[in-house]
Amino acid sequence: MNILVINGPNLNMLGIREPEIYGKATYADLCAVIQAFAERIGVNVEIYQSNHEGALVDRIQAAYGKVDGIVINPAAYTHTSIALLDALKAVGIPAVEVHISDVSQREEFRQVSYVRLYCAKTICGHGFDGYLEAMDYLAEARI
Ligand code: CA2
Repeated sequence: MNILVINGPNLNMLGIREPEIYGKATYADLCAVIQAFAERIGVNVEIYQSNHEGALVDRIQAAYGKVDGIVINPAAYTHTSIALLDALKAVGIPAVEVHISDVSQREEFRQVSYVRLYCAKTICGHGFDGYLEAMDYLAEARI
């Protein structure tokens, strides 16, 4: 099974500021945790991060016919991007939305999620474990 993990803008800055919200671990730590978990459950994983909406759309489109499941943390684009929602709909790959922080307890503008309208499940506020739970869900579901 091939899983693609997609991370949106500024997630490459994890661990540098706002540790009270996102923790002290870095983006490299997140990638290492995801890779180790993928090996443990026997799936192939590719991790992609971009600060650019169009690049994220391109990566989702490139997954068509090659990837069995997508774990996506669109970061700030969660709250603004119909393009990412449409890209997920276009490829039709099962997807799970993940947020490190509990967006439901944060500012009003973080209460909107466009990709949620497509995703099979949303996991918020579980830190890095949310990514692993999402991978586990996709691997178990094998939709
Ligand atoms: O909780 C999440 O995972 C978010 O997707 C993270 C985004 C935020 O815009 C979403 O509302 C919730 C932010 C990405 C990381 O931003 C940083 C900010 C300061 C320092 C390091 C990273």
